[in-house]
Amino acid sequence: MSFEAPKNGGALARLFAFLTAAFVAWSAYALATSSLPPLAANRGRIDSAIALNLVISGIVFLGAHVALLLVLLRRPREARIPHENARVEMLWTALTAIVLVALLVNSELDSRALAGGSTDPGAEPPVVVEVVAQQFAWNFRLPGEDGIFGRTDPRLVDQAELNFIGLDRKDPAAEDDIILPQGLLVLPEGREVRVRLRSLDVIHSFFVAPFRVKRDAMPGIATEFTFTPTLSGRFELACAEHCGLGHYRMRGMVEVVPKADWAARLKEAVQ
Ligand SMILES: [Cu+2]
Repeated sequence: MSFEAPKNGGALARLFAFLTAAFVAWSAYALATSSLPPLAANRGRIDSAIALNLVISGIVFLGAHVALLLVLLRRPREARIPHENARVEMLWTALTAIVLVALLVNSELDSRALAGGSTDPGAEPPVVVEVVAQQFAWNFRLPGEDGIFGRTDPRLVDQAELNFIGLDRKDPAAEDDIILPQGLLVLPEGREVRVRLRSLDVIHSFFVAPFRVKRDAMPGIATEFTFTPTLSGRFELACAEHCGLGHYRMRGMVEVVPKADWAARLKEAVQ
């Protein structure tokens, strides 16, 4: 049995061109009609990084398809593929490397800028909040007026006593700690927030899309990151790591209120 080459290579090329055009049109439509949730924190760099990656991969996608199309149109019958062309191979390897390295450097600069927090000497001190993930809920704690978190010990965790994070109530620093109700975090608008993220059991992930924040919570490690909410409102917090059978209900709410209302809203939430 012999395979017959298509009589008309041009038809194949036209089909290919049509499919490429349809895909490009669909991508453009999807890009134009769907978008990220409106930005509600000082992390616009994430959006620019996503846009940059999309544009560059879009150009590469189009370029590769146009090149393929040209080959199809020019050589409709016979497959005269050159076996080696060191120049071309060097060129595309170098170009790919340059683009990828540039993207990597750019994302490294972004993550450094985002990790650094505010450098404004006149800025108010950040709001420090401890976020403790557990199967399947979020716990939030503020250090209170003394600015010091009370001691915690995993052996003191007691679900019945509602001591989810194992706070040592005998520690004087623990006295004024503010423990928010599970699943509700209240933050002031326009002030830097420094999150200290922990997990009591497995790996969870703190994900608030409007803040462009997604961080893994690792058992045994406390990680820190900062962001500044720039809009008042209620924003959904989801666990972005499949952490067990109850993962789907590991949902929380971040409520951002104007600075002046923050203390009152905190008090109300704790009651
Ligand atoms: Cu989880």
